[in-house]
Amino acid sequence: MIIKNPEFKISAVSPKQYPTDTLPQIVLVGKSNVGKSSFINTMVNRKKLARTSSEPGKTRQINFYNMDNKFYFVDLPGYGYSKMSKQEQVRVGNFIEEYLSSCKNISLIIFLIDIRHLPTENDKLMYRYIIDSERPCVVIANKADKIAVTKVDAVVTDLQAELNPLKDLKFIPFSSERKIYTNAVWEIIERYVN
Ligand SMILES: Nc1nc2c(ncn2[C@@H]2O[C@H](COP(=O)(O)OP(=O)(O)OP(=O)(O)O)[C@@H](O)[C@H]2O)c(=O)[nH]1
Ligand SMILES: [Mg+2]
Repeated sequence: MIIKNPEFKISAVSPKQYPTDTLPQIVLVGKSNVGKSSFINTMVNRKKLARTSSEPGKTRQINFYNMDNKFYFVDLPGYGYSKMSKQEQVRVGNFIEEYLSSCKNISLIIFLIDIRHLPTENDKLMYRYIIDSERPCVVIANKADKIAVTKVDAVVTDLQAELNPLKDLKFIPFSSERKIYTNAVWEIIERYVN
């Protein structure tokens, strides 16, 4: 799929600000700094559509990006940023949960984890939450450029064994740095937006 005109739609802090149309929503979840905003930019080949930062905690609201009126990419704030005040962490956690539990148009959850590390406790909580929500989900092992190409497949298999021993989710590598795994992700997305 080639998106010709990806557009920022709205930053929401409460459900009444979510778009009211019924376009499918493809939502990025994952810990802070894992690369959710970069993922959106990479998929549409833009540098600055979604704001990214090397400082964790960049995205603080729920940002909706309209993809040629076919679907939205929804960029959630990341969880688990330890430098955020406890109060702010709770606020972010509430945002995420409120969106995931109240939005009727979620067609796919893209769950990003870091290919270099075992899933964190927060990743495991999020995994449970997603499984219990019974929503379609694909797990993306991001920052694949940080490990040797020859090890990528084995590491992804190990991460799946750790997080999803039943192997009922799809796990794929990704790298915003290398941009070589985008086709595989588009193939999955296409199944959820038509
Ligand atoms: N090497 C490498 N760096 C990446 C990759 N994806 C993102 N980054 C870097 O990781 C940092 C965080 O990226 P963001 O896209 O802002 O992460 P985020 O998940 O949106 O973070 P929050 O908004 O804080 O939740 C930035 O410095 C990115 O350049 C990747 O695939 N490889
Ligand atoms: Mg972000």
